[in-house]
Order: sequence, then C-alpha cells, then structure tokens
Amino acid sequence: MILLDKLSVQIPTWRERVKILIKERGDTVIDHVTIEQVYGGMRDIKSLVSDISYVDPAEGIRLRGYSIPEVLKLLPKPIGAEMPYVGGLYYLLVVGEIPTETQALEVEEEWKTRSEIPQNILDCLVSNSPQSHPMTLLSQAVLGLQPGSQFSRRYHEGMKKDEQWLPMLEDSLDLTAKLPILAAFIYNMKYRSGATPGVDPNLDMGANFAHMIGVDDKAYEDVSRLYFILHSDHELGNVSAHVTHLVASSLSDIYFAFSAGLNGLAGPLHGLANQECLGWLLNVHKEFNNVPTKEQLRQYTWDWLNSGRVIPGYGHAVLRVPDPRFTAQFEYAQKHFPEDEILRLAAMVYDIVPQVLREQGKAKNPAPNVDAISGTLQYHYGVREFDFYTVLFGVGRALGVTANAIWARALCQPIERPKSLTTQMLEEFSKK
Ligand code: NMX
Ligand code: MLT
Repeated sequence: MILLDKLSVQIPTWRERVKILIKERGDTVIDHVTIEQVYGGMRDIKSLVSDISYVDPAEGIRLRGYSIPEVLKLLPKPIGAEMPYVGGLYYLLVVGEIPTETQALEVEEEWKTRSEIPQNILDCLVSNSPQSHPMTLLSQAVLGLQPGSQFSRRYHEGMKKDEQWLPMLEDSLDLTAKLPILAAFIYNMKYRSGATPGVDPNLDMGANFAHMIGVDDKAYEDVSRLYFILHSDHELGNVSAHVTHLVASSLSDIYFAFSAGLNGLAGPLHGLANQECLGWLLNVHKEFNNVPTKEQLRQYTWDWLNSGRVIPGYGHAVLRVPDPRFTAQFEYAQKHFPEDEILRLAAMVYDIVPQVLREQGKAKNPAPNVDAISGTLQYHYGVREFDFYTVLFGVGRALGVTANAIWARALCQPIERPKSLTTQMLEEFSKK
C-alpha cells in the first residue's frame, strides 16, 4: 500500500533527525511564558510539534509547506473538475509530497476497500432521539467503530513501541474511509428519511459524498472536495486537533481520540461556528426581509455585540488576516453564483463586520475565518440543514488529525502532561 511504503522509508530518517535534535540541542530555549498566557488559554505558547501544517498569523495555513492556492493548484484533479482529489490531499498530509494522479487515486481506492460500516453502528444511530444533534451522532458513530481498532488489538497482544504507527495507519485509513459514509447516513437519516445510496466505485471521495446525500451536481462535487481539503488541518493547537492528539497520547486508539476531538469541534467558538454563522446571516436576511442596507447591517452588528454575543465566523486565536480558507471559498462562490442573495449578504458582512469589530476594539483579529462563508456555499447547493455543517467540518478535520496521529506514533511521542500551578505560586513568581 502506497502510504505504508512511503512511510516505511521516511520514518527511520525522521526518527534519527529528532533524536539528534533532542540530544544535541535539547536545552535550546524557544519561548518564554507569561502569567497572561497561562490564564489566557495558553495563547501562542510554543509547546507542540507538527510537521503536517503551520499557521502563520500574517499569511494563514500552509499544509506541508504549501499555501491554500498552491494546494488547490498542484494537487491532481479528476477530469473536468475544478477541485483536487481529497485522496491526493491525504497523501500530501501523510507523506509530505505532492502526489501524482496515480498516487492520489491509490489513496482513493484504498478508502473504497475500507468503506463498509458495521450494521450495529447504523442501528445505533437510528435508535437516537430525533433531537440529537448531528455532531452527537457522528461522535457516537466514531466510538462505535472502536471495537474494530487494530491499534487497540495489537497493543493488548503486545507490540513494540516503534511498530505502533503501523496499526495507527491502518485505523486512520479505516476511519477516514468510513467517515464520509457515516456523515451521509446521518444526513439522510435526519433530513431525507431514508437509506443512504451506496458508495459508487466510479466516483472519488468528494463526488461520492455529494452522490450519497443526493446532491448530484458537478459543482457540488467540487464544493465537497474543496470543503474537505480546506478543513483538514490548522496546525496542532486548535481544539479538535489538540484534543485528538492529547487523548491519543495516552495510547488510546484513533476512535477514542477523534471522537473526543469531534466533541471539541462541536463547540460554538470552534467548528459549530459554521452553523451559527449561516444562522446569523439568515436571521439578518429575515429581519430586513432582504439584504439590508450597509447602515442597517452596521446597526444590527452593534446591537448584537452590545447584547454580549460574538459575531460567528469572525476573529481567530492565531490568524491576524482574513483566513485564506475563507478567501478560497469566497472566490469560488463569487465565480459560480455571484447573484445569490445570501452570498451578497455575506459579502456585505465581510465589508461591515470587520469595521465594527475594529471600532469596538476588543477582537484581536476582526477578519473572517473559515466559518464565515462555508455555510453560504452549502446553502446555495441545497444543503440547507445547517446543524449538519459541523459534521462536514469533522469529516475534513479527520484527515489532518489522523496524519498527525500516525506521525506522533512514528516518532514515539510521549503521553502529554503539561504542568499546572496555583494562583498563589503565580503571585509569588510575579514578585520575583
Ligand atoms: N465577535 C465579538 N467579539 C469577539 C469576536 C467576535 N467575532 N472575536 C473575538 N471577540 C472578543 C472576545 O470574545 C474577547 O472578548 P472579552 O475580552 O470580552 O472576553 C476579545 O474579543 C478578545 O478575544 P481575541 O483574543 O481576539 O480572541 P480569542 O483568541 O480569545 O478567541 C475566537 C478566538 C475565534 C474564539 C473568537 O474570535 C470568537 O469567538 N469568534 C467567533 C466564533 C468563531 O467564529 N469561531 C470559529 C473559529 C474558527 N474555527 O472554526 O474554529
Ligand atoms: C481551525 O481550523 O481549527 C480553526 O481555525 C481554529 C484554530 O485554528 O484555532
């Protein structure tokens, strides 16, 4: 299998590289930490390593060193498609090289062989309350896959530490193969009262997802590919990636770890902001019975802020410029459906909200993040049940966190355990 072959060659060299770095330069100081940071959600403290992606505050994400425009340009695409194979993106994240079309297709084919979902998991999903949020269902379904973990089985049989990445790779391929199908099942069960069309062996992952939820539209196939690629990774400190990494560091398998990561993604300050954001846009539209004037929108935004709430889709813990993942989706929408009313509203929000946030002077970054626009694309193509949007984020995020998890095992990273202090200790530190 292509990823296994590539990793088997790369891992010994990386292990040696890290070993030498720690041995010869392990005492190098890379940061200092303030009391404000300790109380402030550990913002900017450099304490994690990931070679899968890096977020530059002034530029945005680079996946394996490639910017979003480069990723979208360089990855191989299906014939006639505007957006690349998701399998190619996974190859890039795991291996660190832009794949050929054959290599991208090998990942896509590998996923097809692993796509079957045990019936008991589907039965369990069906037995949920109709009120269950789709993220509750997805997280539960991922946990339902846990008994199939090869990592867990091999660990309990007895496995050497330096072999642990092998079953982590197997589990990661299984999980990323099954997730789009689970997501489609949840969508069809909740909103289309019916069975999920099976995986079409002639379609790639993005197109298959569109097919499975009944949106047989070439443009939506591209939107799906774009969506999963853009949401895949955002370095290691964001809640969903960090939680997954933290849980897996105790040698929990990827099902335990990613289910926990999904629970973090379900928070409104993180992935759930995409459903909140579309809800916000639709509320504005409803309130003014149309796209409002700029003055009306400005006043609405102030009233919202003055009621103590955040504007979903704006601000970021690391970024200090418009998120390039926002820009990629915004440009796609402007190109394909410039007349759409919700898009026209989102464009006006992009104009007004940063001005208001700047005037208010609280948010360190008044610019839009990935969630400010993603729902507008989904809504345009008919996926209008916006409590489903964070599930889409989760399907994408699995690609990045599993790539990180494979490498964390490959480099035998230890259990994560930062130190906590008491307030009194911090007070004493501050007097020194
Ligand atoms: N609307 C109103 N106030 C905001 C916003 C916003 N969009 N962004 C930040 N602020 C406030 C923030 O609540 C804080 O207020 P206070 O001092 O009263 O606690 C102040 O500005 C300083 O916050 P920052 O340091 O700029 O932001 P922080 O790093 O703490 O949080 C977010 C980052 C993303 C949680 C924050 O910007 C936010 O709540 N945004 C809206 C929710 C959102 O879009 N989340 C999705 C992020 C991307 N994702 O997918 O995960
Ligand atoms: C993400 O994609 O995880 C979000 O932008 C949040 C973050 O990076 O902190």
